[in-house]
Amino acid sequence: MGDNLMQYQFPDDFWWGSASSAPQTEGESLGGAKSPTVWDHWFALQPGRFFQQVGPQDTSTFYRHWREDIALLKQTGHNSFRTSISWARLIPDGRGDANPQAAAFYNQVIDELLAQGITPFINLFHFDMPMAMQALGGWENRQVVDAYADYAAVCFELFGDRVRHWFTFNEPIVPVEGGYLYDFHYPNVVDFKRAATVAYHTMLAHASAVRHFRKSGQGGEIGIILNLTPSYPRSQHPADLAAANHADLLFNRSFLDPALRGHYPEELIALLKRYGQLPASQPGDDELLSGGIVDLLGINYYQPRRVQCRINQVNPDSPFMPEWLFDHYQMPGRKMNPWRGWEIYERGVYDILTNLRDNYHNPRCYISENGMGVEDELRFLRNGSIEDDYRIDFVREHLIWVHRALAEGSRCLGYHIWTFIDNWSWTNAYKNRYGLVQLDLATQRRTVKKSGRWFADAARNHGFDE
Ligand code: BGP
Repeated sequence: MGDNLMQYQFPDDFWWGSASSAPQTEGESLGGAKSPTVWDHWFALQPGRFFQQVGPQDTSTFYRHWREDIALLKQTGHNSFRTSISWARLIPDGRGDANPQAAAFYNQVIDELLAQGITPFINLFHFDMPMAMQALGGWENRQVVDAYADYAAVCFELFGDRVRHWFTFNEPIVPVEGGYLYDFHYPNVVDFKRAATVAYHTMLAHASAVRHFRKSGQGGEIGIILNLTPSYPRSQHPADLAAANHADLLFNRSFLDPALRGHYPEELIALLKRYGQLPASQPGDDELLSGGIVDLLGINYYQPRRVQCRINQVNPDSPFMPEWLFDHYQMPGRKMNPWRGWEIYERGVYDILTNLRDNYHNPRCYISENGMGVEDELRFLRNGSIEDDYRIDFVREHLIWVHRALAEGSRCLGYHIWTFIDNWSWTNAYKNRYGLVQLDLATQRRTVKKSGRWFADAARNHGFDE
């Protein structure tokens, strides 16, 4: 730390960086380099579901541009960077040996990151189920849980001598909600019981990978990345409080409790039983889950959840959905990201960190995603570079709340913005851009945005002034 302390000074070893993922950046999707995932499959079936019909092949092609991109990570001040390994690339059939060409690619990336002084954080699954595994039923089939655990073991074996920070899943609830409840991911099922089974099996897969990791004796730590959405009740009326508690149980604690306590909340189990939605378990599951407590929790935070009690009666003959238990509401005067349609509530990050401190034994954690998506961002282009002051404000305001949580004892170890370079984003494709670096998709030209320069300064100084 220099003599000149910043107004918001973070610890010297704080992690500054960004997060990204294989399916959103690598490209070189098919044609022998990688087998199809659910995304390739769904895009081929229904291109109209994707913004401007832009599919998962149209990326920043990290597979070819990795060296240039790592140089840009360096330029934008990163001391750490998260990406994921593509299961469908490393083990094209989902089970069996690693493809040497794919292993060589990930080895090069890891080695180059380390050579540039950037700590690699490696995630094993970012919504990209190999189609070979989905054809077996995806997470509904326990054979896929075993196959995933084997894939994880292959990764630890191949890369564990250099990777010190592993994650089993990114936002495991999103494929559950998207694929099995609200129809925004493949396989477009709407069925709570199946969703609950997928969620449960995902946590068994997580715990199996953790078990392999600990058995392997590799050094380092293993965690999971959860998108946490603090649930704020509309009022202190008991009915609103109960609604917020239900939303919290279903959307936060369903993953947070097994990850940090090694078991599900009794209240959640009772709730699912009451509505006949409890997934089937097998002997040995509880023991497996209890071994899955993480060393490190990644927290993705974008927006809070505003909740009130249900106003209208539900039809008891309709299939059970979470909305039986609560309604959302729009808080008057809330601050919005006008482009992405998400509320901006910076204090939410502090509430998450202090909740973890007070109710979960203050775990080692870090902010693994936080960022601002902007539609049609090219209109903020000035002299060839995007002047994204709104993004700088967004990051700064969130970091100020992180700083306060740290001062009050949180063990938050770092902050990763979503994301490094504008990337392909699921059904939204390039509708909202999030990067510190702007991507011209046609020419593949990269240009650092104003936020990238701001971030580099903050990272190098380990802080910033107001
Ligand atoms: C998170 C995902 C990322 C990224 C981000 C932005 O949920 O982990 O992969 O997509 O959200 O969301 P979106 O692109 O939908 O605006």
